[in-house]
Amino acid sequence: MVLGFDSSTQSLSAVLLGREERRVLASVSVNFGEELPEYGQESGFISGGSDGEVHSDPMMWLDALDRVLDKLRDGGVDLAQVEAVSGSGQQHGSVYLNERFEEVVGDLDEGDSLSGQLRGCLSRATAPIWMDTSTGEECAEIAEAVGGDAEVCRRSGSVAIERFTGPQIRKFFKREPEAYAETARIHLVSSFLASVLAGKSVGIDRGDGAGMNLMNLAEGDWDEGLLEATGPGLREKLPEVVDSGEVVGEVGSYFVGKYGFSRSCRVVAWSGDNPCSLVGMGAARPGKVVISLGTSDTLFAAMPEAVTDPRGYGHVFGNPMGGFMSLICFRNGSLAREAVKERYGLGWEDFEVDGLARTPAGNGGRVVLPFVDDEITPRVASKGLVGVGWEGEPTANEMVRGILEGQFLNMKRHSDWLGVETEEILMTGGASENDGIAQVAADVFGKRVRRLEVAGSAALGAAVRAAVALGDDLEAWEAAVSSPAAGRDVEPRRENAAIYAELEKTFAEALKNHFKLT
Ligand code: XUL
Repeated sequence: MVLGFDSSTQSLSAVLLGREERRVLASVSVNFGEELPEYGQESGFISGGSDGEVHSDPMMWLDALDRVLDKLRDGGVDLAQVEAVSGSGQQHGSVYLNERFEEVVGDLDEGDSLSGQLRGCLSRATAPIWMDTSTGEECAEIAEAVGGDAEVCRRSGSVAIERFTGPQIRKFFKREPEAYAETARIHLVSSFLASVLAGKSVGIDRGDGAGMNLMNLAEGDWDEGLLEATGPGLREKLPEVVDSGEVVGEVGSYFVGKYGFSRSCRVVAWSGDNPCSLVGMGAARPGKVVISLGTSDTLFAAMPEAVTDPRGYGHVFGNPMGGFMSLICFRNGSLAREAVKERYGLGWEDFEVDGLARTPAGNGGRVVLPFVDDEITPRVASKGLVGVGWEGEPTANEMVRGILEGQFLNMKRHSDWLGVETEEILMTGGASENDGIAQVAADVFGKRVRRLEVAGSAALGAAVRAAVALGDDLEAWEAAVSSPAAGRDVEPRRENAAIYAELEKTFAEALKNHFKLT
C-alpha cells in the first residue's frame, strides 16, 4: 500500500492505494474551517490581512496531519502495511523555522501532539500562502537586481510573481530582519510536512521548487543571482533541491509509535499540488493538455524542454515524472461565464450544444474579449465584455458563443509556447460537464476533448508518485486511476477548422487593438 497526502488551502486529505489491487482503498480528509475551528481560519487562512497579505497558521496543518492519521487508523487501516508515503502541498507557501527545528523534529514524543512540540520552532508565527499579493515592491526589486523580468523568467521559469516564495522571503527579510536572521530553515508547505513525517529536514523537489523564483530551471538547483537578489545568507536557510522521486528518508518514530507505521516505510519527496495533479490526472507524459474549468481556469501540460513563456504570463515547474510542466492561470473562468449567464438572464442549457446551435461557429468572424474582471493572462485591466465586429450589441446567444470562443481562443493563444504537440485535451472542473463548452474547446483547439472525473487529483498523484518511487509502472497506474469518463469524448468538427484558424487571428488582432499588452 502507498499513501498520498494533499495539504491544500482548505483541507488536508489522504488517499490510500493498494499496489496489488491498483485502486483506492481509503480516503479521508480534515477540513480546517470545520474540524479545527479553534484556529478561526474558516477557509484555511487568516482573514483580514492588510495590503494583500494572506497567511495561514502552519500548526493547523500539523493538527490536521495528526487528525487525518487518527481517522485512517481508527477507520481500520493497518498503517504498518504502508510501504511509502508522499504528498502534495499548496504551492508557494513558506514556513520559517529556527535552529531548534532540526533537533525537535528528530525527537518527537508520541505522547504529545505535533503542533504542541513544533510550535516553538517557528521563527515566523504564520506562513504566507499562494493567495498573498503583498510583495509587488519585492518583485520589482528582485527583477531589477538580476536584469529585468525577462531574465527572472529565463532563469526561474516565471517572471517575479507576488505569491512566489522568493518575493515573500524578501519581504520578511526587509520587514523583520531579526526574525529573518533567526531563521535557520525555510521550507515550502510540501517540504515542511515531508520533513515532519521523516523526522528530519528534507529537500524541496524540483516541481514545487520552481514556484519560488529561486531555482534555476535548466540547472535544477538554486540560482546564485536570484538568491542574492532575495535575501542575505539565503542559501544556508534553504534545504537542498532533490528529485521529485527521491526517497528522502523513512517515517519518523513518532509515526511508528503513535500510528503504527512500519519503520521501513519510505518518505518520498513531496511536491506542489499542480505537479501532483499532473500525475493524478494521467498527464505526466507530454501530449496531453489538462484544462481545468473552475472559478479561475487553468491549463497545464507536461513539457520535454525548459522553454518559458516569451510573454511572461505562464509558469514552468518541474514535472515530478521528469522534464517540465507549464501552468497557465486565467482569472476569468467560471465567474465570467456566470456573469454572462446572469446578465442575459440565461440558463446553462443556453451554453449547451443546442443553445450554441442558434449561432454559427465563429459568430460570423466576430469575437468577444472575455475579461469581465481584470485578467492575468494576458495581464490587462477589465473593460467589461468587449464584442469586436458587431455594429450594435451582441445578442444574448451571440454573447454565449462569444465568451466561450473568446475564453478558449485566449487559452490557445497563450499556450502556444509549450513546445509540444497537443494530442488531446483532458478537461476537468464543474463547467467541463457541459457538452457545449467541451465542444467549443474541441473546435477551437482542433483536438479531442476527454472528460476526467478525478476528485482529489493532487492526493492521488502524490500516492501514485510514491508507488512509482517503489518501482511501479507509471502507465499502469495512470490507466487505473485516471481514465476519462466513457462515452463522453467530444471530437472537433473538421468543418469548423478553417473558421477557427481565421478567428484566432481576428482574436489576436482585437486583443492588440483594445489593450496595451506587456
Ligand atoms: C499555482 C497556485 C495555486 C496553488 C494552490 O501557481 O498558486 O494553484 O498551488 O492550489
